[in-house]
Amino acid sequence: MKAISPCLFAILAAGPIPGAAGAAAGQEPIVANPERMEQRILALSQFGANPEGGVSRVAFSDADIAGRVYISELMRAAGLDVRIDTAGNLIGRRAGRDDGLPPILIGSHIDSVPGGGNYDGDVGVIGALEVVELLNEHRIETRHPLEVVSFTDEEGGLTGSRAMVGKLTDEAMNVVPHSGLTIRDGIRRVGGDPDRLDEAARKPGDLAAYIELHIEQGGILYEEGTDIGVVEGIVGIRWWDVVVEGMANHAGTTPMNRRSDAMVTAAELTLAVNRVATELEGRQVATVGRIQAFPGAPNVVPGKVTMSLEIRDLEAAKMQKVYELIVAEADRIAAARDAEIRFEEIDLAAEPAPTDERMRDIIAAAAGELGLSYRRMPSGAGHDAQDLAQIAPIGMIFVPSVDGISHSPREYTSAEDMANGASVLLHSVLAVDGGALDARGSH
Ligand code: HGY
Ligand code: MN
Ligand code: MN
Repeated sequence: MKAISPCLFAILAAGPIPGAAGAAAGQEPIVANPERMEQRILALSQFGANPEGGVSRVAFSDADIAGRVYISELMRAAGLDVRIDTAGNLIGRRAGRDDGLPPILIGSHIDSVPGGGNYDGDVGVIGALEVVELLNEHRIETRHPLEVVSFTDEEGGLTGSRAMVGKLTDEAMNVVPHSGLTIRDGIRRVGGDPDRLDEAARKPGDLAAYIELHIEQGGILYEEGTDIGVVEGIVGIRWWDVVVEGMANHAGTTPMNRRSDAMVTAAELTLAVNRVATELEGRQVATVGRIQAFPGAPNVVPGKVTMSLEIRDLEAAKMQKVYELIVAEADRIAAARDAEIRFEEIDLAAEPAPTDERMRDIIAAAAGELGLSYRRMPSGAGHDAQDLAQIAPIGMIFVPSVDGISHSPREYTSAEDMANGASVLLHSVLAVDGGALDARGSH
């Protein structure tokens, strides 16, 4: 933290913030408690701890359920009214002075990828709880109700946020994410009800805003020494199951020139995916992250391979172009290798989503007034916020990831950086509560 301006509230809210009287001009702004946040992150990291120091807390697992219990206890201890919606989202509500107003939603997720770290998503949930603790400690009553959310199964395809915008389809619920359960069974396992999913859906106007604090997961802030990222937009994500069919045969008796080895075809396709995404101008990315050969024995030429394909970009048209170029490469490779390659898109695509421009200004102003350095930037990672953008103004606050490492046990963000992010989140919430979105013109 650098110099602190005393006039944060007046500037942010374009007028006095109802309920924030305790922080009137002349007093230092309220800031988050780094020790409390770090202690909670460490406590959460015990659920699903892996030997490498991170967590494997995939959604719907026992570890996920234990982590959710821990978060719900923190919510209750902070005086929140806790419930699980029918999509399994864990929600804690703090009443506002005018309970007829739509709530301001803050939070993120606590599920992880297999072999994940202790900060992705977790910082947003612990940061949202920190906002509640600070409001309680300073006896600040907001005008709007405030809801803290820990979304269901973010890493398996933005499941909880997709349901919250009413777009989680029946077909998508049959997908089996990292846990090995279908999303449908997983939702049931964490206390939701997939048969009444519509009750979890909210409409445009139901939320005043959604603001998510998250680690950057890339190295820009860390390398520059910048405290805060003001997210301008979140990439779209599309996933496919790719099936490569060759011909299984004896690995000892089939001469090299008489094989249709599905693994070799898949390897060539993997290289082509990488080449297509690299050679096009722009920041698009494409990844084969999972591959399996069948029947999967050392002495059998693989007859079939299944693999994943993921494509991301800030523009939907660019993602489509990358896909079409990859399919053209696949057709060429399949013909040359006497194989067949099929692409089956998974019904879990996430749209690219710009953040709300007014929210960017609000977050930047909060960071500036707290004496924190900031920069505007895109997000290459997917977030629940991109679904929420369909029904509410969204904002995202990034804090630095050491060495830009994420989806790894080596993921790390310092206590001070987490607290900086939570402080910016608090003051962004207060600004929205004070009417800053209205003051800044329409969406
Ligand atoms: O995969 C993602 O981008 C995110 O971390 N869920
Ligand atoms: Mn992630
Ligand atoms: Mn995340």
